[in-house]
Amino acid sequence: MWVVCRTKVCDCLAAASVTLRRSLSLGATMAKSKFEYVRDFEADDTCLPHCWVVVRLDGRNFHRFAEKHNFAKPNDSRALHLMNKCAQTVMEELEDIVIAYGQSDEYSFVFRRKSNWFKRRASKFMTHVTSQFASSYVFYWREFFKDQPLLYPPGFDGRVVVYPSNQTLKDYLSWRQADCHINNLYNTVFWALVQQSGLTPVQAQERLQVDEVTTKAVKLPAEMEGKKMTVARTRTKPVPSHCDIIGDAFWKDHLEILGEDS
Ligand code: DGT
Ligand code: MG
Ligand code: MG
Repeated sequence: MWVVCRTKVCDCLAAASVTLRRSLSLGATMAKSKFEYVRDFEADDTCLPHCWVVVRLDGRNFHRFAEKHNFAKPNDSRALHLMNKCAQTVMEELEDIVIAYGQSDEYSFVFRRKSNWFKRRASKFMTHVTSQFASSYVFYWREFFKDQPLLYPPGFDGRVVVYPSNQTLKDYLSWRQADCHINNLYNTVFWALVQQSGLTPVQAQERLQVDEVTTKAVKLPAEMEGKKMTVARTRTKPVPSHCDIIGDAFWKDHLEILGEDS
């Protein structure tokens, strides 16, 4: 019995080994087929070493998406919190991100300088961040928009920008936050004129054109600065915070984000 079994095992092994040899030789033939040259059409998109890699995503046609899903004007706190949840999820899934900054329908993710994730291929950074974010947006929708069904699948575009120094990275983040302030200021005043002062949207727009210089100099009260959020990684856990990243205080308090280890 034992011998018979043993013979059968040997037969099986011999057969498997023939199959394996065949597949290996077939694999080798395929790898060296005449079609192999098509690989040369793939562009090299390796990000420059030792630079900060930033992926910025932005909602596709969110003007329409916000209208269709009854977003509050100018700032919808459900939408804001959903965006932050998605950013946190991205940071939990993709470990090499040190900080993320978001406003309106966009979010920027900064990968650590020495990240070697997917050999620093820009397309991998961009597609992984954007697809993870988009699937999280749909996955967590109901948690934030309880009575508002998701009417169609939202999309996000993505881009990669590489910054060579801490200063250029900080200037990039400051640019996004300054953009947030300017838009938020305009939108808050615009909707106050429409909703509280009874102006039509065209009248409100005309009034703001006349007063443009004045409104740009005004600072909104803290509670109205609703649409910005930073998610920074403290040790391993991403922590959301609503704070200024243009001034030095944030960076002095979080030296680890731009530190040499990053
Ligand atoms: P795009 O990015 O070229 O595909 O086009 P949009 O429409 O996404 O344009 P974008 O990204 O410049 O502007 C974002 C839009 O999203 C803007 O029209 C206002 C809307 N949005 C974002 N957050 C909110 C919100 O909290 N409330 C409302 N009512 N709208 C919002
Ligand atoms: Mg957009
Ligand atoms: Mg946008």
